[in-house]
Amino acid sequence: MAEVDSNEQQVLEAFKTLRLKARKLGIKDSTLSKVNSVSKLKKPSRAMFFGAILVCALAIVIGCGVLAFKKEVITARMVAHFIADKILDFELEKETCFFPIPEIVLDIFRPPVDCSICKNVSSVDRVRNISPKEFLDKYAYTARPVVIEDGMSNWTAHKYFSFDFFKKIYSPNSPVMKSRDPQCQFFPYKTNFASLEEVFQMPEKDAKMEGKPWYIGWSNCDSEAANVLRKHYKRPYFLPENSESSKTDWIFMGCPGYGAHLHIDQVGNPSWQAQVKGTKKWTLEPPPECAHHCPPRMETIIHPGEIIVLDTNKWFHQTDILKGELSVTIGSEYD
Ligand SMILES: O=C(O)CCC(=O)C(=O)O
Ligand SMILES: [Fe+2]
Repeated sequence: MAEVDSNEQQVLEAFKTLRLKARKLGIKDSTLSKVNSVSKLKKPSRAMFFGAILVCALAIVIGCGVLAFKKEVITARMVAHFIADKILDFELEKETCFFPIPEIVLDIFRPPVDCSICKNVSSVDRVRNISPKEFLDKYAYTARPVVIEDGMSNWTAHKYFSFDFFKKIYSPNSPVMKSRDPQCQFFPYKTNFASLEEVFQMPEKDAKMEGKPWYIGWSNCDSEAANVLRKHYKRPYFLPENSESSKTDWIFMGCPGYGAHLHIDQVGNPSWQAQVKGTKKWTLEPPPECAHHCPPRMETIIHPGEIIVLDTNKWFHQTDILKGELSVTIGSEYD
């Protein structure tokens, strides 16, 4: 028995070291979990489930105790973040979890936002012809939202990107079609589509905005399709020279009257989104902990050719497609 325990201990230690090494190399848990032997390890048993509940309950008691001892005003978010950070050693905002976590839980566990993001902010700035240096000083990592009006100059995306274009660039066995891979996310919003494959099978009149309205988004995890897409857009000219853009682009597409509900993300980095076609209204709200430092709500309308840069981890955001063309955007995170 003792030998079994020590073997188990060795395996656990080895796994911990492997996970730390993988993290240092930038390999996410989601990638690691695809290794066969790891996916066998992660199957939770009933004992693990109840064990996890017990650990969480204990963590809550200890977390509340420590915060009360430090005489801090306790909010649910503070307790949750304290537990995640100090007790469970779990950087939730940087994790891609083995199991999907509901949005409301993610919101409770997110770290409180530093409200200096609102210093001298009363509306969304609009600039053009901005140098990477000025962008770096003022916007790149300050979470001050900005629209770059000439952000897409020299791109050809507006001539090509459309429902039919996207439908053509993905082969039927492309990983984006089924979105089983965590890198291939699909957002159906208010539609009943289960995958991008189903989106591309919608009736022609819906695709032409003559039938039922729809709005969806997906992350492009198909490298062959990425090569085709990138012929028609470039890394935005204003991004700081040594910042790296994520390899995965995000595409959002859909009809006027639709959009994304008010939410806050946990993706770690700020992002840019280029309005290739159509017009989109963005509504930004500060997180509740910054209500006294920030304007209660800001709106900005993004027209074709413009790029919005936003730290979606710090601002609640909602989008609404305005009357006119089908909205098509492409965007990415940068660090
Ligand atoms: O473009 C949209 O409708 C939503 C985009 C969004 O939520 C994001 O980029 O984080
Ligand atoms: Fe978002």
